[in-house]
Amino acid sequence: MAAATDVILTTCPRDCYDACGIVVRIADGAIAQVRGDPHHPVNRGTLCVKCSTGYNNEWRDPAVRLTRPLRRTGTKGSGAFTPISWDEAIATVTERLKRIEADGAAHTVLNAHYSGTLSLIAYAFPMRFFHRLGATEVEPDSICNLAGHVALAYVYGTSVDGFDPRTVAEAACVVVWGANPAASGPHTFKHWFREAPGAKIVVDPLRTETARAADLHLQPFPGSDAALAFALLHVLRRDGLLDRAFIANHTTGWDELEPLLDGCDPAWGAAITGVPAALIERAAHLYGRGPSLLWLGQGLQRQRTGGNVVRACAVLPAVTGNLGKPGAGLLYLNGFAAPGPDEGYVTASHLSRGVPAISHMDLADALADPAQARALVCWNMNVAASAPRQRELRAALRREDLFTVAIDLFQTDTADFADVVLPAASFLEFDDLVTPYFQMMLSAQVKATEPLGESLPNQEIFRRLARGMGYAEPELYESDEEIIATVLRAAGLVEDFATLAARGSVPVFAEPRVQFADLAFPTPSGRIEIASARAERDGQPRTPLPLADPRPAHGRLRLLSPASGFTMNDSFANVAKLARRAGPPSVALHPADASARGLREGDEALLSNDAGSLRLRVTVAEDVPRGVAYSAKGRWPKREASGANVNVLNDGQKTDMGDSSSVHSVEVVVRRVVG
Ligand SMILES: Nc1nc2c(c(=O)[nH]1)N[C@H]1C(S)=C(S)[C@@H](COP(=O)(O)OP(=O)(O)OC[C@H]3O[C@@H](n4cnc5c(=O)[nH]c(N)nc54)[C@H](O)[C@@H]3O)O[C@H]1N2
Ligand SMILES: Nc1nc2c(c(=O)[nH]1)N[C@H]1C(S)=C(S)[C@@H](COP(=O)(O)OP(=O)(O)OC[C@H]3O[C@@H](n4cnc5c(=O)[nH]c(N)nc54)[C@H](O)[C@@H]3O)O[C@H]1N2
Ligand code: SF4
Ligand SMILES: [Mo]
Repeated sequence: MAAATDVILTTCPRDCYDACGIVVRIADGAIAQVRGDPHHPVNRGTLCVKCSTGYNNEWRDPAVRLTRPLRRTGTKGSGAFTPISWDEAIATVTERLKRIEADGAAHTVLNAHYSGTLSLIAYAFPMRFFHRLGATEVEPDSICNLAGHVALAYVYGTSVDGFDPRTVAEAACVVVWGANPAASGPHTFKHWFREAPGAKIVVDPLRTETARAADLHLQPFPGSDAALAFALLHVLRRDGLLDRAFIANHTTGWDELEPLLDGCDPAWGAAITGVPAALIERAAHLYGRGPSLLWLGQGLQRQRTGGNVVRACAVLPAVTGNLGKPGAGLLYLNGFAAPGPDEGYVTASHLSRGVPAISHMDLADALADPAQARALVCWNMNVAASAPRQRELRAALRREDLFTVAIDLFQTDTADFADVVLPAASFLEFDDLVTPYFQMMLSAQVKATEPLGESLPNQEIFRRLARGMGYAEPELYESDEEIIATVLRAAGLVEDFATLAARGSVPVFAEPRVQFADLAFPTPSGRIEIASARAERDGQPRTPLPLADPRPAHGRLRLLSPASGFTMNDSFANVAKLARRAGPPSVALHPADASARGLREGDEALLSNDAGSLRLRVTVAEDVPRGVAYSAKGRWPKREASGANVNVLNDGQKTDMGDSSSVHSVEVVVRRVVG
């Protein structure tokens, strides 16, 4: 803790492309203000509206934060709790877990966690406890981006070694496909995308703010992107824009895919995707001439065949030689690219008992079944707001014989269903490391103040739980200082934490790094696998296919519920000023779809399907294409008049790869509410 100074540099650890630099001003030993670091290359002095509001209000407000452990006194979901001591809380939780363990049923403890904070230790260290216990992990990425990870691993052998965003200076063309950084990474949008010197192409069914800032906006119908990629490949081949030498030297399986292109001309592409043929041609020419960067967003793959979509898109750089040179490459997410300690060090994966994980798409069913779930520990996550099948999930969380522990900063919907609620400290209250997933940097999270009330960092909570269980493994008690020192030593970027804290962030590479500069790919063949034997063994087609998901039938609409600029997933939904600015829950419809249903701006509409129903205020907007409805994610069910959010409509259908979320493929009937 940099106690002697009155200004502390730290980093925002939210699940955000930006990972902004933060300046905390301390006066009289207390935080006076949290604001953007003017010297940070990503955010250049500002924070987004969420964090500049939340971090200066509710996140530091003891009347809003959880400050003490709580034990449930009312019925599940009622939100009636009484404060208890940490000792009593740890004893209550560990007595119950020990009983389950003694029955040989540790696998019936479900561990649901995700991205409440992405700081390294608070995100990963608790896994040491769950590995030792032998709990069942609810695979975190299965609610977000697993289809894309699986798809890219087939083609490139990795999904976390993306282009260095700084190489944008040398790119003649930048394609943002199925991401909306104007909401999901606002400084990346403002500075990286808007200031990019090359031509900008955005591929998104919605006319987002990102799309409005592009030179070319392609609006495929949701779930039709693989067909669009094939139409682009058709044009690239027809017009001599393939790099045949690169294909011959660095890829396998092009001969299997190439014949599929014959039927994929722009007219076919236009008919199947809705993107005019002329736009397909222009985009192919801009991209193919290159050098081009291709950013594949996470929204792109939340479709029933999202894995096939990402595989198809990933062929584009491979056949145009848009790899291994400055200004070229593709990005899904960037992992920590510096040489670090062994993967699995922070989670102590060697302690794992090998219990298979389950998908978030199966969580509601698992929780409803006493044979699968005797306990749920939910931390860094608010499943009652973010997970699919909200109705069934909430019913399952009411099970009297399910023992639920929620760990959070706030009394969320999930916490309302808990037997024991444990208060987590915020990122302003402990040291940690942040490894951004867009820019290649290593950043410090620096303690600026003591934890609020009796709250504790996740890692300390799990050390206490390990002690309560009577576990002996030293990994379960390793201190933050030791972990930080081990990681920094292995990374070799700075001398120690104090040095990093003084600088805020350091680049992993001094100069912009050329992605795949050695043109060696971590696939079985060492080449880019356009056709994949591994995929085939997993029951997938050998190559990506020119498919589009079927259009909705019977007057239904495809419902997209991506990121909103006012919330971070479901975080900040309880920040009063932001909630006022976000307004009532709404759905945006194309004017033709609205009028076909007798709906006008401001009307109430009922959205329904087999999963559930939800009343929303209608806005009418040309930004939404015909056949599509848009309603942003990120609201707390308990703050809504209906007691539900958009996930009550999410039926939890799995993607073709990774058993992951296909939330953007949900279909709904939209009707006018009369009276
Ligand atoms: N309809 C719809 N649903 C979606 C999506 C969508 O696009 N549409 N997107 C999905 C995606 S991509 C994701 S990643 C998930 C995210 O879903 P969640 O992970 O549930 O959402 P978050 O709001 O990121 O974080 C959850 C909680 O972590 C808490 N938290 C913050 N910091 C800490 C900490 O240090 N310790 C602890 N213990 N808790 C902390 C926050 O207060 C918050 O309540 O939602 C998914 N749900
Ligand atoms: N403010 C804010 N920032 C966030 C988040 C947040 O909730 N709020 N969430 C964080 C998290 S957890 C994640 S995973 C990322 C997600 O951020 P992004 O990667 O940007 O993904 P999404 O917001 O889900 O969706 C992005 C776009 O994909 C489009 N899309 C949906 N279906 C399709 C399709 O079939 N084809 C194409 N081409 N596009 C499609 C949507 O219309 C949307 O505009 O953002 C992170 N940043
Ligand atoms: S949520 Fe994203 S944009 Fe907002 S301050 Fe944090 S890192 Fe920056
Ligand atoms: Mo996510």
